[in-house]
Amino acid sequence: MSRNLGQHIATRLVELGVDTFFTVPGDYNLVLLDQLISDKRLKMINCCNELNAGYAADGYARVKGVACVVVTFTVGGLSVINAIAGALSENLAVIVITGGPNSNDYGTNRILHHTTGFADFHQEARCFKEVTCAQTEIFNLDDARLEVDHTIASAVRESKPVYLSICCNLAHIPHPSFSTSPVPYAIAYKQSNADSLTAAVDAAAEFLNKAVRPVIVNGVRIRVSKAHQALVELADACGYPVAAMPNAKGMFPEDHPRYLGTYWSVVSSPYVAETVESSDAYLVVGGAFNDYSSAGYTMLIKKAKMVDVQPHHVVIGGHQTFSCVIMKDFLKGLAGKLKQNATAWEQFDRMYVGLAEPPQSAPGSPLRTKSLFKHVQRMLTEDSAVLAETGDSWFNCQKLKLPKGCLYEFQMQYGSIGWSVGALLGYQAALHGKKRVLAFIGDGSFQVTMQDIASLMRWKFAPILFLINNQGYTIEVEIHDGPYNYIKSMDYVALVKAIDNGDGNSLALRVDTEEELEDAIEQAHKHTDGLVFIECTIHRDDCSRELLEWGSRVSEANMRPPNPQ
Ligand code: TPP
Repeated sequence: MSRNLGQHIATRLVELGVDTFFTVPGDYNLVLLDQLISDKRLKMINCCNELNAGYAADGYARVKGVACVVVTFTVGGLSVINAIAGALSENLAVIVITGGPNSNDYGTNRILHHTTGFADFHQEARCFKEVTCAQTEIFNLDDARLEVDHTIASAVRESKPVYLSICCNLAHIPHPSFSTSPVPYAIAYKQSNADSLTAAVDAAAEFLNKAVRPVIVNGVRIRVSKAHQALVELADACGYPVAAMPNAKGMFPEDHPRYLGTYWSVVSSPYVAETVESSDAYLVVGGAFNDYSSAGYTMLIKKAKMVDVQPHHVVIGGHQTFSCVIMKDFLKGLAGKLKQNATAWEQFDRMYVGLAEPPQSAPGSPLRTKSLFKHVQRMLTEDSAVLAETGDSWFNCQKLKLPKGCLYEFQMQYGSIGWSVGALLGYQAALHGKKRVLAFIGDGSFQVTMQDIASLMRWKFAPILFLINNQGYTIEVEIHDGPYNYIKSMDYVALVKAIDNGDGNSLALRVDTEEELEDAIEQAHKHTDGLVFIECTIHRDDCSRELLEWGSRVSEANMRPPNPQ
């Protein structure tokens, strides 16, 4: 019996390890959804809006490597696009499927609903061109199999989002091309050029073996290269200490004996900037430098001292470039060539003095951010995961010391507020209860996407969501203040209870003091079968030292005067 296009897509998703997809239904995608859910290996999670469905796919892809979000033509497509831009910025393979017009409407001058009112049905695809690495519109079934396979393979191979539009009258029609094969679809991955690889490894070894105090700096692009383990093995082999750039937090084990902490210019962990910047050679693996990760371009890093290892090429000393070199192959090759050198670690260890925990606050005194994160640190175990929303949570969570196995995610390149609510949903769906997720979100960000805590409740996920209510956009206050940084206050606990509506099995608490926080955390530990929401009321100007420092530097960078003409 012939299978249909919808069934074929479902099979491909399952083959890639996808067991859940996210959606907002619309009349253009309903028939496709019928086909997807008829495959019992796929679970559908429908969200309150497309932005959150896209963020959920982002969160899911961070765990599973690939995710899928299904939306409807144009109204859905353009609504999900901001989340997909975020996925692009984080190199996440998110497959966006939109239900498109009836195939007979292409080439006519009909005006369709949910469009901008022009007989141009490619507008949505053009919009996605900017945020996906492949776009395919399926108008006929004869070529559909090859086109679908090619598009999905592009997402996996490039680790980037792709766009697939399926005409609304095609997904359910049997066609012989969709017969299953006993062999799953094979994806051709990139390979290193053997000569380039050898030359790059030899040149890097020569460069680094001459150095007195070499260090390793771990960057975010290690994710797209899947080179986490290769980096650990290299660090073990050479004895160099390892610092993580802020956007790579959680990608290198923080319990490693020579882990330094975060390298983030002036807001680095104690003694880390000094160690990295005074080194005579740094091996930067997967580094992505921007104005935020460099704290307003204030890093004292010189290309002449750097071995810059990118996913597909290596640059040594700022001038020797080796292309067609895959990061993982390079790290493995280098591990066999570097001389042991723990000098930088020994120097760090001699001068290092750890930070003291803040003392217990006086009874009844207002809750401080520093006290909150003291307790959060104590909550973390190997069974935890942390999601940090854009805002002061970036800085407070960055300072957490992650126990072995504790996962960590945030969206630093794109920094779209509200990301963490949807991402939390997708992250939970992918983790299958393996970790207790602690999410940290400011009140400003929460107001963007909060309705999808309904989906967290509906699908019975049990994260602990800390709402940091500092009555406004504090991160922006520290960059540039004005009346626009004040927001409407809300009764967030009442809101969560209203969304729960008696069947969400959630626990919602507000805490104003350290003792109340301790009590709430105790309750959260016991309430393991539903969402725990803890609103922490924090003074408007109570923020991390790092945000103050970073904010003034980013402000300085933003306000550079125009060059004279
Ligand atoms: N719109 C989007 C979609 N993303 C953004 N990053 C911004 C606007 C600009 N922005 C950056 S942070 C921020 C805004 C509006 C405020 C965050 O406030 P909140 O979540 O309360 O965190 P806090 O800074 O108070 O910790």
